[in-house]
Amino acid sequence: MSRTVYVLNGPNLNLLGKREPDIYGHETLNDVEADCRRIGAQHNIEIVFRQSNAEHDLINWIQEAREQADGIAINPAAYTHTSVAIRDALSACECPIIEVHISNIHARESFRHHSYVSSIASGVIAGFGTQGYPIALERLAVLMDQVAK
Ligand code: CA2
Repeated sequence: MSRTVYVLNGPNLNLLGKREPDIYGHETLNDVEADCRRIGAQHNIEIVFRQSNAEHDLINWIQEAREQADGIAINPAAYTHTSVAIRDALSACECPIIEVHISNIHARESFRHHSYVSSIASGVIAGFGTQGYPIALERLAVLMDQVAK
């Protein structure tokens, strides 16, 4: 059975691997996308992989995912800590949602400790580097199997 997962990325994640490697590592967003597609292929999951610096793009893609996706992995980046609108859009989705952060947001500045998304997510991954993305997909594969049963 083929399933679709939207992997959504928020502002400045297009800079991944190009700046601040001490915090975010050396992998680029293209590398992360390739990792996601490799894991997706192993589980017969079609990956829709997107990044935007604009909040409204992310909201529109979440609404698209609500209609078309069986799971969502999202790194809302700085909008994690600010956006009620992204939380509301995710709340309207019935599929499992995994929140991903490359860095351990709880070991950083206090303004990064609160997430508007965590309490409506099935799970949260933080501090695993870019490895968090394939881990999120592995977990979504399990959760989507449970929904299908
Ligand atoms: O750790 C994460 O994945 C974050 O979601 C990344 C966000 C940050 O605002 C969150 O608190 C935690 C920032 C993404 C910016 O990514 C950059 C990557 C390379 C260079 C500069 C920024």
